[in-house]
Amino acid sequence: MPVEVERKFVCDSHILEKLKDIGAVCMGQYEFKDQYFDSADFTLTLKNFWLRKREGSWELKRPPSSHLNAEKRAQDVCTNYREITDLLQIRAELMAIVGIHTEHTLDSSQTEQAKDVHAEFEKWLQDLKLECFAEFTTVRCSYTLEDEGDNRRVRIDLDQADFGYCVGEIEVLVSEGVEMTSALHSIEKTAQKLGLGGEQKTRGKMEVYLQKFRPDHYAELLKAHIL
Ligand code: V4E
Repeated sequence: MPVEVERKFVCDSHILEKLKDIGAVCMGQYEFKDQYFDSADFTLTLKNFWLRKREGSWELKRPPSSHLNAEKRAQDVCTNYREITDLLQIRAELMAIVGIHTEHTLDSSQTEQAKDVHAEFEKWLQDLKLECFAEFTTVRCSYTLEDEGDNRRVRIDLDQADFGYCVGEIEVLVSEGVEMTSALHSIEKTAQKLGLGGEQKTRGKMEVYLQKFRPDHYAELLKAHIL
């Protein structure tokens, strides 16, 4: 299961020049729409679970270990989340989090057809009464940088969200439980090369979106130390 380790940063007007100077290679620009889902009482996000549909594909981001640790990490400059894209796995995670203990299997006659599994998953979500609480479009410029010392690629994304917020991300994908220290090292080295200060956590798109459009939800997440 891949774990995304990332650090967000504020993009200043010299960021493109800096990326060129450190040898980052532009992989292109693309646009995507994200929709995030939760129950009316924020069951998922208050546990730091983020269920997203991006251009038709579902993903659940969840903290790698206990909720206690996740709360602590939410205050750190770097964050790490498990990324789950398998629909059956997402469903199992959601069942555990909302406390459904009954066995509900997908109709086996439909499992052969990926699109039917997809449709049934979405129907199952509707039954769970999960609603879209955030929807926005991002224009992303992606860069890649070779970290020869740690023998891996670091990805740098520059995001411009349609509600007027720009943020950069330095990101490394690792396997759960291993490589975490070296991933943090690669991110730290890249941040230093880009001349970023080490101390302050930068707000993500979601934090800014919720504060602007969903102040009640935002307040609950702040109170629970999720944001
Ligand atoms: C994990 C999370 C959220 C889901 C969105 O995650 P994020 O990486 O910010 O979005 P994006 O568009 O860059 O996704 P990608 O393309 O990398 O898959 S929304 C809030 N969180 C929690 C969170 C947090 N507490 N603190 C920080 C700095 N980031 C995220």
